[in-house]
Amino acid sequence: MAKHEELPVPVFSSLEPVYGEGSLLEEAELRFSQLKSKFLQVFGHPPDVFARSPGRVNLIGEHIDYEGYSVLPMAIRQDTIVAIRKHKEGETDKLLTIANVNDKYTTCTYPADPDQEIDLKNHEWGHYFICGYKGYYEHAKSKGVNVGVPLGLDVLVDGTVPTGSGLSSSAAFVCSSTIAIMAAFGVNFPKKEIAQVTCDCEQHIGTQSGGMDQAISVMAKNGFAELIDFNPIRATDVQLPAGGTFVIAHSLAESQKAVTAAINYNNRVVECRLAAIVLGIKLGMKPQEAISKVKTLSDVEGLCVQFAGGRGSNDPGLAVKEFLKEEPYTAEEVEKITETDLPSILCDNPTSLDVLKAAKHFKLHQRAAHVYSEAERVYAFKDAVASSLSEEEKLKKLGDLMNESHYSCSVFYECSCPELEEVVKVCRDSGALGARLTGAGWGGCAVALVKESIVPQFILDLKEQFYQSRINRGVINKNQLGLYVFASKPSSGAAIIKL
Ligand code: NG1
Ligand code: MG
Repeated sequence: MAKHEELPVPVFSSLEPVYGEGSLLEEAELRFSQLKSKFLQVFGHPPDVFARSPGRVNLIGEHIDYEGYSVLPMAIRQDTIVAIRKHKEGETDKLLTIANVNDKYTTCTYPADPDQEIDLKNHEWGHYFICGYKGYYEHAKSKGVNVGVPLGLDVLVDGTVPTGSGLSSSAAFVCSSTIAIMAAFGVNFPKKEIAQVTCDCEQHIGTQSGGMDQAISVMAKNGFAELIDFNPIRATDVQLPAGGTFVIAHSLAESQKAVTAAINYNNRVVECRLAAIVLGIKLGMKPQEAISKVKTLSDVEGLCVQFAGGRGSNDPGLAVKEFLKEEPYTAEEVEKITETDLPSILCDNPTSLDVLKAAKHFKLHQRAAHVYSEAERVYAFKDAVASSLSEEEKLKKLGDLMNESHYSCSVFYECSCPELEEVVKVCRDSGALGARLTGAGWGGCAVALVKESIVPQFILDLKEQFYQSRINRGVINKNQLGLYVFASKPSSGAAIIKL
């Protein structure tokens, strides 16, 4: 049997295989029928096909996907649905018209040109669709698909993944867009290829992101979390212990990753790259060799482990302690070690140069310490799930690992914020076995592991201790609470739907 990731995106002619039965299905039926009528109303034609792709919650393994390390997310039920119609040859209007069911997002139009550049200085929500559009063409051409002349596309989007919340609304949108375009053009590819294409093409938005979000959105399986490996992308089912539930709680601080990339997300990618190069040099590589060969901390893990071996250990973190000082590095200090100026080292990506302009210094020790220890925790999490420990002991171990992950994100990676710290603390005080920020951080959601039996009380406690004061202050409306705090089961991945 072909491996799950070798299979193409499934095509369904009804909604049950995607949404199961019950209230979720009823909700989905309503959404799809409203989407269809709105499409007809806006464009004067029905859509050809729909694609949906879910958001995700990362259980453990934060800010390590772009360093080449495995992560462990699960898909959530919230998703993005893209309804699409390809213009017929002869229709004169060669435009991509991207509308949204939510009036907050005004309609965007772009030329039907796969080579267009995205204007990074003026962020627009429609840019995520263009990422998928460019990704589709790049991949289709590389696979020898005859893509023909570009045609106009009518597109209507309906997303339920809260934005700026660390639940990957962006990847849900990029993946559903890419898959909808594929379906409109009548092609399909193996899921692992789509995961790679969507990971690469989302970078057109200006973040040097890893591939976790797209991989889980495309490859998720109902009922399982997935261990995602990179280079090449692969997904392994992880059956979570019964008796534990993951509760997602929004900190109500919005993280605008695409806008703050130069000081937050891309800054960390650059710091990791510099940390890896410096480690490579300290461990014996010639500066020029390190600069050209070393891109990520996983590239020098072997050297670090070899060093640790001399001290009877296999922990790459020992090399970090030995060779990277705790005080932040200035640009000049790194340039002295690498014998090269930083813009030349980082010239392969213009967004890295934006990082250099904004950065005062580089915390190489802290970032590398986080990455190596977080990578270990992912395997410890997976091993605990598969171990012969009792359910009770397993849940405790997973909770501990989540708490350690949060500490490392907060103290070493500095991607938390006061609101996230508060919601994580409230989760723990309300009986969570473990709680941590999830996704990129700097706002967005926390995820807590909670015993199934106490979930309703846990959510009530959170409401009282975290959300009530914010409802009183008008930050959120009390009827919307369910959007900000909810229990989540692992749901299914991307699908093409022809109704
Ligand atoms: P968010 O901000 O939650 O979409 C981002 C990256 C991931 C990963 C996490 C941190 C994108 C699309 N996703 O997730 O690849 O690096 O941060 O673990 O940028
Ligand atoms: Mg995102």
